[in-house]
Amino acid sequence: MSSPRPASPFDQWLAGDAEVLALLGDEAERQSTTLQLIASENFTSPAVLAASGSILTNKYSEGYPGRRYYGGNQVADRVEDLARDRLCSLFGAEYANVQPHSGASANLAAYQALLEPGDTILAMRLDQGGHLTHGSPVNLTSKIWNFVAYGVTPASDDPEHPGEVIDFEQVAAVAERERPALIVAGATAYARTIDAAPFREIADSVGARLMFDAAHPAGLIAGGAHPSPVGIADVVTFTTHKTLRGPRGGAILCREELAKSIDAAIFPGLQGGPLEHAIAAKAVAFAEAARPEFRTYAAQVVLNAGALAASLRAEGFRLVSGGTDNHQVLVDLRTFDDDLTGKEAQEVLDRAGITCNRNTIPDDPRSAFVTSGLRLGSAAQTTVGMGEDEMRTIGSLIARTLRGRSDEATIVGIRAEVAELCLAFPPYPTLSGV
Ligand code: DSN
Repeated sequence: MSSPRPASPFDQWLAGDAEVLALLGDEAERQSTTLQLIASENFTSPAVLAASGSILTNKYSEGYPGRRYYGGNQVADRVEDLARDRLCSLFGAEYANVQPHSGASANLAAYQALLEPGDTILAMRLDQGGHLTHGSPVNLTSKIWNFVAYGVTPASDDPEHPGEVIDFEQVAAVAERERPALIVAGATAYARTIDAAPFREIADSVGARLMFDAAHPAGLIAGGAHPSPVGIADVVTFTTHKTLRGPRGGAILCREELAKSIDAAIFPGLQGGPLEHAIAAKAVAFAEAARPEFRTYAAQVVLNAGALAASLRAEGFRLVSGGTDNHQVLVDLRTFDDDLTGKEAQEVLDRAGITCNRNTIPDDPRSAFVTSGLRLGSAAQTTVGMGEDEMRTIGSLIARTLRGRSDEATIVGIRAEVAELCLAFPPYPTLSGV
């Protein structure tokens, strides 16, 4: 289906490539008529889109400002310096590297800067909420370094203490036993606040460094809704495109004393030429995140996730850790319907226009491809202006879709309701279009 919906500030320049233009139009249609509940996604501003699509994509800038390997980098140097300065100021950090192409690159570079191959790293297990780069057996990181893991406490029926929060007794015990060179704090599927301070205490007790992977909460930290690990952890890595609402990419913050090792680990250690167009877009996003409106946004993201969580609980879903403190809601589908897998739920919700991802839950009896859970996020729909009322509506739409999943008419009806809800909250009302 081709669509007149604007997909970027530069659609008119794509008029000569009807196929790509049509595909972008279809994606614009999808993004603006369906609900985006993937916890790692967001809607950037048109200004971020414009910088991402800029002529800086033409430039090779291997190296760093003032120390490039090719000529013609006078402007690229200023762009990258601006991004670094804005990022340091946003987080109160001593040093920033804005070149990582992704969070995975940022993590690999941080390990490379801080460790020797074969060193031991203590990080969260993937099936308890950790990331692939936290030592999953299928990831390169586990082939270079020796990972040992911590997880979450067991689930409990006590509503006051539902469990499934980081097990700090386990973190301390494994650290004491394994004497890791590095402890990694941070998760990819975890709905609670992660405080760097107890990790620091444990790291100090065994002489380990501390890295904080803030990929998910970076925007909540920048917006003052979550505690900052900057100044506590030795290195903070994150992606720029999740709650921080910038272009797809990564960044690293560290103390001045680690700056040289971090820089060398990214280039020439891991990457070639930086993506200066993405770095310009990061600079735009960092300035946006420093505005007072972003603090309001970050607070609303947390309120919205809370409202979504409450409505799902009322519909009979069990939530991992009992609720949320951040932008994520992790749903255990088994209390709602023991036969319903995460995979089937994701697929039927997709047909109803509700976009999310299946996710393992702690101690999931099903495989990572099938799963017993769903991960939902409030960051993107909060950007377009949805509030707690809309989140409650979304909770009810999810429950109705999953209850009525074998009835095609129900799914078609909900798809229409979703489109109507989205129509009132367009992600890009100011783009001029083709
Ligand atoms: N894939 C990202 C996420 O969805 O959380 C992490 O890399």
